[in-house]
Amino acid sequence: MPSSIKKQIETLREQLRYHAYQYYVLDDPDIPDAEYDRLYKQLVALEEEHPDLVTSDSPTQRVGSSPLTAFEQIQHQMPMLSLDNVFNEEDLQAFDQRIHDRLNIDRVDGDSEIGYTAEPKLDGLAISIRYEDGELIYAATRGDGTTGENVTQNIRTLQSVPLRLLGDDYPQVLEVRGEVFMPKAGFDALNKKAKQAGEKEFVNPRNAAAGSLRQLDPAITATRPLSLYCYSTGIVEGGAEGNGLADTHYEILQQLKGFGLPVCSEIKKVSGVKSCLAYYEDILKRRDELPYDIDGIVYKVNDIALQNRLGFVARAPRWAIAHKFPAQEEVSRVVEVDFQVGRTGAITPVARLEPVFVGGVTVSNATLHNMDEIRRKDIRVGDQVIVRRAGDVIPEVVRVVPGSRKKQLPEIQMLSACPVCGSAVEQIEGEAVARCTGGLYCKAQRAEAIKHFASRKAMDIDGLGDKLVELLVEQELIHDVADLYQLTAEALASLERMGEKSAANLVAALAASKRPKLSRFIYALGIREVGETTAMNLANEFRTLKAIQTSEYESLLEVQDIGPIVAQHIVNFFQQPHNIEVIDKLLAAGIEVQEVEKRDPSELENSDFAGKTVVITGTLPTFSRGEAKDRLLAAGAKVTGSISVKTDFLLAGDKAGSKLNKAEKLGVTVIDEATMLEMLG
Ligand code: 5U1
Repeated sequence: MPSSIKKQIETLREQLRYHAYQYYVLDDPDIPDAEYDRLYKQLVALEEEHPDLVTSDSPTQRVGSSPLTAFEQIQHQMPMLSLDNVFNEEDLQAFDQRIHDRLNIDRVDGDSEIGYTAEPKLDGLAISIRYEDGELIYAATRGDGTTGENVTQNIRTLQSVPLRLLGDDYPQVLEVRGEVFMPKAGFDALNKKAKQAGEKEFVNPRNAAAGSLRQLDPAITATRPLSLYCYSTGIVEGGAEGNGLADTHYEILQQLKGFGLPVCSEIKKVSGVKSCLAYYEDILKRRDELPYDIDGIVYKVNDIALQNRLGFVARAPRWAIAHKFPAQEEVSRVVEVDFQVGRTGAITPVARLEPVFVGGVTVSNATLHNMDEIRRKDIRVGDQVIVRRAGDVIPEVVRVVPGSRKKQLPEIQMLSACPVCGSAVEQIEGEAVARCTGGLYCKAQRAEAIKHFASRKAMDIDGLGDKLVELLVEQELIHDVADLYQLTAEALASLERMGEKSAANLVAALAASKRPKLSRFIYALGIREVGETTAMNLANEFRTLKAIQTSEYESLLEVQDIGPIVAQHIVNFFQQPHNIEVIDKLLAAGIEVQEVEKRDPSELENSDFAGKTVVITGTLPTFSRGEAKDRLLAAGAKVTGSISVKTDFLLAGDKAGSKLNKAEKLGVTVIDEATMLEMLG
């Protein structure tokens, strides 16, 4: 066999390893996927022609073996440790103090000087992977820390795990430890597929990762979107000078990355407790934006010599600690189910819960979304349930705790009459949501409509909070949004807990809101499915309130982003006599809607943003995101919330996070505020 074939095969393998490294580890691919596929196919073809040249570390050999009947046990040569936890600053200070005490180091001015690394604590499964002479030999789960399960065949299917290390300066034996996890996007896609196929969905990314890794058939694991981040080493032998690894944890992680192993890019060096806490706060704030689930931060003493002096207690090192985030899921019990009526009459079932501390606050109400969801999750009053509160998202009941229902409980039924006004409840076929048919006769809908009218992105009436609106409606001081402008300081001051000053301030705020932009006014009216963007498009297209009010279905369809359903909602809204009455009352009360100046159509055509899709992320230096959005919409752009191949520009400010990464990956043009202003002219 010509040695040139062997050489060609080896070159292809090296190219594929390099490109996989650029893609999976550095997140910086330098060839298109199609080119990678072409190289891969070329290698497959050559290996098929020359089966004797196939080696187990070839990129084509990820799914090699047939299904197992059981996992073998593997004894860890060096135990896999776990971590002690802290939940607050006080306990973190105590951890840091213990380190000072053990190392005989004084705190300077009561503050810590210890150098730590701070890293996200991924919510997955711990794994140990052994390389010998750069080749992946085996991978084992943590198990009880001493003995784990041999999951080599499954770990080999993870594209981010190198079958052969890069370069040639790695130690002869290198065990790396890390976390196998399922990124959120992969988890969502996997569950979507399971749902479509009528299969059982995974409860969360952690369970999905565990279930995927513990498959006896590696071909199944290969279809699951699993990733790995390495966070430490186990046994290390041979290599240049000592074991060839650096003398700080941070640098060792950089070395691992250099060997082709994936390491989380959020890992930072910090000094002392204060910077640990600043890191914790920063990541906690960005937790929901990160592409993977995390449940806290791990701090590790950075200096390996100090780590060695500190040693271990039981199964946990003295030199590391996990600072846990408030749990996002907790167990509670459904005490009752109530039904809330929204602005558009939508009736939402809400679970009243035994109070539970979750996501950093005490939660006693959680949405059940709609009856379909209740049936799907089979939730009943009396059930023990998992409650989830992630970030600022409304708490929800995720599922019933399996096996917790000890006796038969009746199914929850939708009401036949609105709980607020008694009007009939209707459920249109094909819609998940049931609605009160009372319209503005219904006090709940009225209150919600008024809250929306007063909200920041609508008329922005300062001092008119939700509770006050409910009180005003309840006491029948107002019946519709126009009545707001008839309120006097005296009438307001007579309300419970309303001082004279607040009353006067509210009257002033109402007066100040009397010259709204057309788009804000349209948005404030609360027409179904007319959000800020649609309102802005309507304003730009029709320019006057009268023109929008009298617009016809067909001409509405011509407006950007308006389809048949929204067009019909708009027509219906302006056909209701009571809506026209309220608008007339508002105008009579002195509301002066600012019309949109007539623009030269070529002006929009010439705009760099006309017809372009823009996403905004991060904190901009001078504009709020809302202001930037208004400007972009006015220039003819469409502003959306998530990055896709259809996005033309990402307007990125400080702390741009995952959207910036995604934009860069998809080749979306990233601009800053200054560039936006330049482009707006
Ligand atoms: N990021 C990170 N997660 N994690 C988990 N580092 C880390 N270190 C761990 C564990 C169990 O253990 C160390 C003691 C190596």
